[in-house]
Amino acid sequence: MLRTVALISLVSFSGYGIAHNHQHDGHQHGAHQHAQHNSASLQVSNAKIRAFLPAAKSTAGYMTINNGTKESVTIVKAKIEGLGRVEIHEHIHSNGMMKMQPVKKLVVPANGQVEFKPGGYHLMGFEPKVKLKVGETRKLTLYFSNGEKVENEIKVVSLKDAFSSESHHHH
Ligand SMILES: [Cu+2]
Repeated sequence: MLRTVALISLVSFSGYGIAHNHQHDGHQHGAHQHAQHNSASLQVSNAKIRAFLPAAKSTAGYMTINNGTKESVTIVKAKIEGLGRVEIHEHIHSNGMMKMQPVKKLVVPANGQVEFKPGGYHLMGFEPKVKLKVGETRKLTLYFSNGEKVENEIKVVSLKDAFSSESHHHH
């Protein structure tokens, strides 16, 4: 605990140092630093993707996205290392049937969150170039309409591991 506190104060101290220098040397780096600060406030947590079942052409992934900024952001694309294609899907009710369809743009509201979960939004992975192995992590990249991207780790899990109440029928 003490060690954590010490580390945080060290980091913020050096941050002050940088800001101080900028005030004196007159360079305009403020906007760049601000952009970095914003992307740090977009957080992906609990990202998981199921390993492909035998003969399956697709698999589903879930995560929670927190937007701690004062502006809404729009996700336009997702990528997972080693997969040829990743889509964002939602479930809709149509004639008493549950169907899923691709989402081109997904808005995460200001100071809000979007949860990807069974029966709701999910990532759909296709075309594995490198087989997904349970227990490993891959790089997940989310692309936003403002040009920002957020990289995160996504964990490969087994069907029975994580989603016992899952009733998700794929393609
Ligand atoms: Cu789907």
